[in-house]
Amino acid sequence: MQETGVENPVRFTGIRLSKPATVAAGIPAVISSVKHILAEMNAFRGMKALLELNQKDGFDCPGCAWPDPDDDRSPIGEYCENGAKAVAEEATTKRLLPDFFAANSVASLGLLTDYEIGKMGRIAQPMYLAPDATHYTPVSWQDAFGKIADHLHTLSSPHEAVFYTSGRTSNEAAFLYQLMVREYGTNNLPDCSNMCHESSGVALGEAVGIGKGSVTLEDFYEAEVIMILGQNPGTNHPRMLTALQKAKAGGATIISVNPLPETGLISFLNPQTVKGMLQIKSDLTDIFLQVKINGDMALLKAVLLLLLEEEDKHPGTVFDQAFIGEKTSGYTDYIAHLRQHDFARLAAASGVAPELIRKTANALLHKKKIIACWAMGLTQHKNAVDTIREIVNLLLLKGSIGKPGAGTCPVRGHSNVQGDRTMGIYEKPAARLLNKIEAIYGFRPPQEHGYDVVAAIQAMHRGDAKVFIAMGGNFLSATPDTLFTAQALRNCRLTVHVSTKLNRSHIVHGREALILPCLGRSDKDLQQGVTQFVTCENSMGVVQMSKGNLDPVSPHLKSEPAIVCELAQALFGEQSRVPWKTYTQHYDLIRDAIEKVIPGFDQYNDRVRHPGGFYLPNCSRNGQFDTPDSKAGFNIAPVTETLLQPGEYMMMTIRSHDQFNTTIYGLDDRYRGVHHERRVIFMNAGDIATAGFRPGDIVDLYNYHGSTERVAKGFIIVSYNIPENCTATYFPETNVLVPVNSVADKSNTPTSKLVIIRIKPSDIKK
Ligand SMILES: Nc1nc2c(c(=O)[nH]1)N[C@H]1C(S)=C(S)[C@@H](COP(=O)(O)OP(=O)(O)OC[C@H]3O[C@@H](n4cnc5c(=O)[nH]c(N)nc54)[C@H](O)[C@@H]3O)O[C@H]1N2
Ligand SMILES: Nc1nc2c(c(=O)[nH]1)N[C@H]1C(S)=C(S)[C@@H](COP(=O)(O)OP(=O)(O)OC[C@H]3O[C@@H](n4cnc5c(=O)[nH]c(N)nc54)[C@H](O)[C@@H]3O)O[C@H]1N2
Ligand code: SF4
Ligand SMILES: [Mo]
Repeated sequence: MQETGVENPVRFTGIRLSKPATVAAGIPAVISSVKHILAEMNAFRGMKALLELNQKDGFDCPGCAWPDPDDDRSPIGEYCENGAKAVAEEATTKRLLPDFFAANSVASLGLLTDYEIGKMGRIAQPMYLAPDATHYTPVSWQDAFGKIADHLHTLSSPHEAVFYTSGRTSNEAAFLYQLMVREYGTNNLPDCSNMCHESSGVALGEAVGIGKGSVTLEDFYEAEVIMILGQNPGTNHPRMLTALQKAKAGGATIISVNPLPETGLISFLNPQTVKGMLQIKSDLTDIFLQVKINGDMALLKAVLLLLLEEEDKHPGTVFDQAFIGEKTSGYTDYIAHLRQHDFARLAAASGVAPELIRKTANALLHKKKIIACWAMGLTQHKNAVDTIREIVNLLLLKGSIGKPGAGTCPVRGHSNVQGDRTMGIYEKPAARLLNKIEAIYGFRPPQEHGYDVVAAIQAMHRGDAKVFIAMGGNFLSATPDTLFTAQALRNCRLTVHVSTKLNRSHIVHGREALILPCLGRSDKDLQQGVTQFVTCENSMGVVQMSKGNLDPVSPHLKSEPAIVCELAQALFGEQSRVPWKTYTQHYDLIRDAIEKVIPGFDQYNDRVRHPGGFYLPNCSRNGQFDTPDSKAGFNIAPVTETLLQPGEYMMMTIRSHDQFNTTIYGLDDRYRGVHHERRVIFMNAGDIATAGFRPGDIVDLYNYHGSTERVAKGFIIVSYNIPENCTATYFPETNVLVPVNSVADKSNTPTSKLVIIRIKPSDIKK
């Protein structure tokens, strides 16, 4: 058995429990926002940042990918508590100067928690870790680029290098980055999407011909029913609650499907309205379906079976037969498949009471404007692609795609994760993109597919990939199987991170390592004396400009586009066919290049200057399906039940209210009533008693996938409203338990929402 050390230290911080909150946001959210901002900067800088956040001429929130309203935006606050926390984290005036790295060895930094590491401040200049060195030392930008170029030149094939991207990277930086990587000669472009909405992209691509959602914010206000599956918007997309509140005021019924009664889904106090400030809450969810972990497929089929019964009784009144006939394929086979199921068995497999499933079917029966939203609770399962296709089956039967008030809404995570894909950050690029690059730049990009995240980890572990470069993110902590991944990174000759803040991926490194500090969203970006802006695409396909307004904390920071251009010049010298030097002169020139290569960006520079930006084309939004037969396809897939041995539980790894992925803003999960502690496991009260434990006991968690023993030590049991045999813990602390070789079919996404664990008493004391 291996135990973690610097990869994931075990330390308790002093748990306090309270009752889970019954309403989200409200005044506690405002207080929390102000507290986080003032802990990191003075009030003047804080106000300056918040006043520009999500404004049409300001900067795009570095938090999630939820869209901004197209129309009027509140001049004083178009953001949420988590947007404010994201800004506080990034715009902090604390910084890490060389004396910090001289005083702290890499090994000693590894003993800190993620929370402590994040609170250290912004990285202020490029840092280098020499082979066998114990401390990072300052390095010039020129030397840093030289070292990377030298390593890349000595590889025997470009496929021995991996180029990761996290979803905060702007369109401009992402476009240049993929171009550099392809000019170098590989498609090894894994990104955080591989762990996130990849299953949605695959499912939607197969079913409707485009891997993006179809709805706009306006559709929310017209919808009759909004289903929210496997998503916790109160914490992770807080301004979605405002949209839901408005939808509800317009008469929409809201159905939530989740193993947990998440606070924000249940009710909401909008801090940006007078009513909210007066403590007048909105109840949001009308029907709460508390599924078992991965019970969604059975639940959807049970609902559809009831709808089919009604359609049989009154043909043409429940399903949209005109739409089905004209726009879809596979209906007859799908209906025959559905008929083979038994309602009672499906209900039992879902974990939801039959009466509630009937209530849900009734709510959908005569409705045609249905929106389905989903996130990680669906995408990170073995059968994720099939479950998402089952949602599409439902929408197709109801004719609920490609019309106002209806459609698909995979709610994206990182603020520009969708844009990065649009720009070509993808290990399986379409021939169309590669041909276009060849036509415009005159070099032939590599045609073979590259590594995604899981394949990249395995390649580095085997020694087949030797150089790892990351444009943002925290690869070690975000990926599965922390100890396996740590070994993979340690096997590399060189690991490089373009980062704003210090994280554990700088501490668990290759033989040599570099940290390249970059500007963040909120920072002013000057190139040759001219202020630049970048652009991002939100979850609904709107491309907008983002212009930071704060003075960078150090003169040594470079923008991500500048870093890519300078690295490319060091790498290719005069031989390049790409005008790398020109692109840093003005970002309009990068956007002109994007316009030539990527469809949908006509008159990019003009249109993006229009307040609020522009929508990218989306065939499924207009009821056109870009599939081989131009039809939206039904999908036939089985219900798969997880068989647990006695003493085994399903564990989902989720986010607390005080983190953004691996960035830990604070130690409180206010809505779930857990304060000042992250090392907890949420368990059903009956399960705790049956296992002979008590709430507050300290336990160790084990996973045995593929006959490897994985352990996460030291978790405090919290009794919680969660279905039997289901447990929840926070990521990244339990990523040590997520097996690298347990992935979703077709999308290869780690199955972070269903890890089979055993729970044993721990010898660790509080
Ligand atoms: N504040 C904040 N905002 C964020 C992030 C953050 O970390 N912090 N992360 C960003 C990113 S990158 C992403 S991808 C999104 C993530 O946003 P979410 O997907 O909302 O994030 P998770 O915490 O992973 O929550 C998943 C939800 O699914 C539920 N769930 C788990 N398993 C199942 C299941 O089998 N079935 C169903 N129906 N539900 C299930 C969980 O109870 C939980 O409510 O948020 C983005 N926004
Ligand atoms: N067990 C489990 N694992 C998961 C998940 C889960 O639900 N459960 N969720 C998965 C999901 S959905 C995702 S998206 C991934 C996230 O994976 P990543 O995107 O790799 O991780 P983050 O924690 O978002 O990355 C944070 C780091 O990004 C850097 N950073 C922040 N802003 C910028 C910037 O503007 N530019 C640059 N260059 N760097 C910046 C900072 O150094 C910060 O430390 O994790 C996945 N891992
Ligand atoms: S909902 Fe997301 S994008 Fe909007 S302010 Fe909050 S964190 Fe930022
Ligand atoms: Mo994500």
